[in-house]
Amino acid sequence: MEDNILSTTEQLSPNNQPPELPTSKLIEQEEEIFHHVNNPVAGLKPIVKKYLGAPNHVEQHGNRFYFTDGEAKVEVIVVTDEIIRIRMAPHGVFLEEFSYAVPKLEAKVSVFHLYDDPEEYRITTNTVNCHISKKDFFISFSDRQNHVTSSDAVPMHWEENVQFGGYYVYGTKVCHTEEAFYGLGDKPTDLNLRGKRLVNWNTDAYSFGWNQDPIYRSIPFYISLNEGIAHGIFFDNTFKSHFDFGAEDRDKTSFWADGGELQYYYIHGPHMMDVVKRYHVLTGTHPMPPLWALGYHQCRWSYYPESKVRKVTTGFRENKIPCDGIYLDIDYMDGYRCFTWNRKYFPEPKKMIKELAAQGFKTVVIIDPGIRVDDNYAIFREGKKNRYFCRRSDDYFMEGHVWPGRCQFPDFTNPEVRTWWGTLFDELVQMGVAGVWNDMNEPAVFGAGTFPDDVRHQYDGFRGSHRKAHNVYGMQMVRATYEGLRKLMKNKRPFTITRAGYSGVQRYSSVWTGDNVASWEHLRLGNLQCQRLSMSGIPFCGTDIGGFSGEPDGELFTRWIQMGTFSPFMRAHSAGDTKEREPWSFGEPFTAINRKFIELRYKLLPYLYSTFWEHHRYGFPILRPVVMQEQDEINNQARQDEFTYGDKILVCPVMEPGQQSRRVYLPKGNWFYYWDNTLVEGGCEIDVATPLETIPVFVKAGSVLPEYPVMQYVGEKEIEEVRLNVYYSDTPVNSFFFEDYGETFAYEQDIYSEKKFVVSGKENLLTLQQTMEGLYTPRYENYCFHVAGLPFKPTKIIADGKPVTDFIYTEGNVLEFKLTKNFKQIEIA
Ligand code: MIG
Repeated sequence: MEDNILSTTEQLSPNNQPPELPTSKLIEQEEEIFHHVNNPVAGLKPIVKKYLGAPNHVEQHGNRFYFTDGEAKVEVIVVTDEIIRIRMAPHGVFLEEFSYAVPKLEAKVSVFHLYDDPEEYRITTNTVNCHISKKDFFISFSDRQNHVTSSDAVPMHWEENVQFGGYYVYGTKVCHTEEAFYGLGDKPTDLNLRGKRLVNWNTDAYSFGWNQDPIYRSIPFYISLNEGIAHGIFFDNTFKSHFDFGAEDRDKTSFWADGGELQYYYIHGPHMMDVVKRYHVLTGTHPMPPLWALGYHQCRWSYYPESKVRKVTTGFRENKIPCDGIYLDIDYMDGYRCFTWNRKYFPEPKKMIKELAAQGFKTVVIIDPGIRVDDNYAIFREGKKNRYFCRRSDDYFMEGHVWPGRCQFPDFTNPEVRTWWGTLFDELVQMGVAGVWNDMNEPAVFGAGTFPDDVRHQYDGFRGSHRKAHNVYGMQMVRATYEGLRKLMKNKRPFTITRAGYSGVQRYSSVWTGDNVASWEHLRLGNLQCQRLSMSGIPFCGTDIGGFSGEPDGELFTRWIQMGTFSPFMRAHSAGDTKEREPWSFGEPFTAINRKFIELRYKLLPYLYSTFWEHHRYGFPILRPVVMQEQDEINNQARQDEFTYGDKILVCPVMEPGQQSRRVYLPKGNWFYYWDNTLVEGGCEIDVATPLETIPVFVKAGSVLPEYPVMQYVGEKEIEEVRLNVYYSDTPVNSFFFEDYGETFAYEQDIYSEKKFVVSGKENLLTLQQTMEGLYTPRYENYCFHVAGLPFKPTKIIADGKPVTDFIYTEGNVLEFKLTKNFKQIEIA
C-alpha cells in the first residue's frame, strides 16, 4: 500500500483520528496474509494492519445490528430472509450510505431474532443464521440445518494509514478443499475461479488474452459452490478490488479493496440459481429490450461513407439473411466529435436513417466519453461553461488524448451532467437513431490507459477521487445515455450497449466482450465470458462475432455465427484493417449455413424474448452453465463448453477447426436432438456429429418452444401463425411464452401476455394445458403444432372438447396439426 493513498479530495471515514491505543487488535508482523508489507522502518509505521478485536457490545435498530469491539463497529443488516449485509467501520463511524449498484436497499424480511449466547451473538431469519463469535469477531453463516456455508478464516481487517488516515479493507473466509467459485463478470478464464487471484479495475484491453486480468468490467460478485451447496458474496466496493480464491493460501478466500468500506452481502443459496436471482434482487434486472435488439446486428469499424452502409444493408436483403441492427462506428462523426456528423460521408443522415428503417434496419451509433477541446464545438462550450468536465485535484481539467485529439471528459457521476448528457441525444433521436453504443468508457485514454487517481468526481454528492469512481464511470455514462434516450424516445425502449460496467449496469445496458481476436481460442473464451457474465448479473451479452482483430476463415466465422445464434446479444463486428466480414463474405457453403443459423435465431425469437422476460421479472440468467443446472454433480464443475439457453435448450458450440464430432454432456432427464427429434436420455456424455452445417442443440423433454416465421427483420410482416414445438414428457413440465408490443414500456402496466404451458404424458395420452395472464392479446389466432416424441401412434386429438380431425403423423414421428383459435387444453391419444 502506498503511503498517501488518499488524494486531497478523498472522502473516507470522517473520524480519521490517530490510532492511539486502539482496542482493535494490532497485529504487526506475525501474520502477513498478503504481500502488502508494513513499512519496515522500525518505530515509523505509517501503515499498520489491524484486525477486529473481540466484540463486547451489541445494539439493535430495527433490522440493523451494531457490534463493537470497543472501537471498530460492525453493522449487520437483515435485508431479506436470505440476504445479510455486513459493514465494518474501523473507528466506529460508517460512511454515508450510497451505492450505484444497489439503488434502494429495501428490507423485505418477515421474522428475525437476535440471540446472545455465551459463545456467540446470533441473528436468525427464516432461512439463515449469522453468527458473530464473541471470542474473535469471526462472522459465519449457516442454514436452518446448522450447516455452515461461509465462515471467516480471520477477522475482518484493514491496513490503516495512521499518518493521514484511510484504509485498505479486507475480508478473509475459509476456502474448502472442494469449493469452486464462479462469477466476477467478464474474466477471460475458466468458469471455476478456484486457485486464481483477480483484480477489478476497468481496463481497455485490446486483443486481450486468456487469463488476462483485469479487462473491461468490474463485477465484485462471486458464487461459491461447496459440497453441492451455493452461496454468494457481493463485495459492493467500487475501488480497485481484489479476489483471491485459494491462490495465496489454499485454505483462504479473500477479497479486499484499495479504499472504501468493507461492505459485503452474504447471499444464501442453496442453489446457484437462487444466489443469482437474489443478487438481482439487490442490483436490479435488465429492462425488456426492444424485440428487434434480439435479432442479428451487423457492425464494423467503420461502415462509411453512406454508399458503403447501403451496400451492406442491401446485401442482407439480397442475400436473404435476416438483420435488424446496423452500426455506425466513430467515422460517422465530424473529427470524432460526439453528436456531430461528417457531412462528406453522410450528407443527409436523417434521410439515410429513414431509408434504412424502411429497409428494416435500426441504426445504432457510437458515442465515446471524450469531448474534443475546441471552442468552436458547441458541446465542448456547454460543458466548459457549466463545469461538467472532470477536474484534477488542483482544479485543472482532466485532459487526455483519444480519437478526437485532446479531450475533456464529462463527470458522469454528477446527476446534473447525466441529465445534460441525456438531452444531447435529442437530435440523433429526431433523426431516427434507435440505439447507442458506448465505447472507451473504462474510461480509456491513449498512452496513459486511464485517468490519474487524483481526478475528482462528484459521485452523486458523495464525492471521491478517480480511485473510487473509476469502476463506475462507464456505468454512469451508459446510465445517462439510457435515461436520456428513454425520455426522448417517449414510450419506446431504447437500445444501449456498453463496454465498461460495474454491478447494476444491467439496469441500463447490454454489453459486448470488447476487442477479441479472430482465433479459435477466442471463440472458446467468448463462450466462457458470456456464460460467466450471465451468472454475474449481466444477461444481455455477446462477443464480436468473427473476432474483432485479425482474420477469421469461413469455418471460424461460421462456427462463431453458430455460437452467436445462442448468445443473448448477437452482433458481428470487425476492426477496420480487416477484410470484409458480412455473413456472405466467405462464399459457399458458409453463406448458406450462416443464413440457416441467423434464420434459426429469428425463429426462436419468441423463445428468447420469453426467456428475457423470465430474467426481467424473476432474475433468471439467460445462459446457464451446466454446473448451474446440476450443481451436486461434481463433474459438472469441469464442463464448461455446453450451456443452456434459457432453461429449455442446451447448446454446445464447436470450438475447434475441422471437428467432425464432439462429446456433449446432457444433464439428467430426457432430451430431444433439435435437428431430427431423436430422443436421448441425459445424465451422461454422448458423441454428437458436428459437420460444419450443425452444432449440438437439444431440447428438454416436456418443452413447448414457440417459433415465429422467419422474417428478414422484426416487424417485417404481421405474424399470422405461431408454431408450437411440443416435446413429449411423462413428467409435467412448464414452459412460458411471453409476448407484448415489443417496443414500448406498456409491459410495466401489465400490458403483455404471459402464457404458461404444461405438458404431461401418461400411458397413451399427452395433455397440453395453457393458462394466460396479462392484458395484451396477440393479433394472430393460428397455431401450428409439431409434437415430437409421442411414445404411441396418435389417433385422436381433442382441443377444448372438440376433435381435430386434420392431422399428419410424419415419418419422423412428428404429429402436425393446426388450430385456428387459442386453446386451453389439448389431449392427444
Ligand atoms: O480505440 O470505435 O472496442 O468495438 O470498433 C478503439 C472503434 C475504439 C474500440 C471498440 C471497438 C470499436 C473501436 N473502439
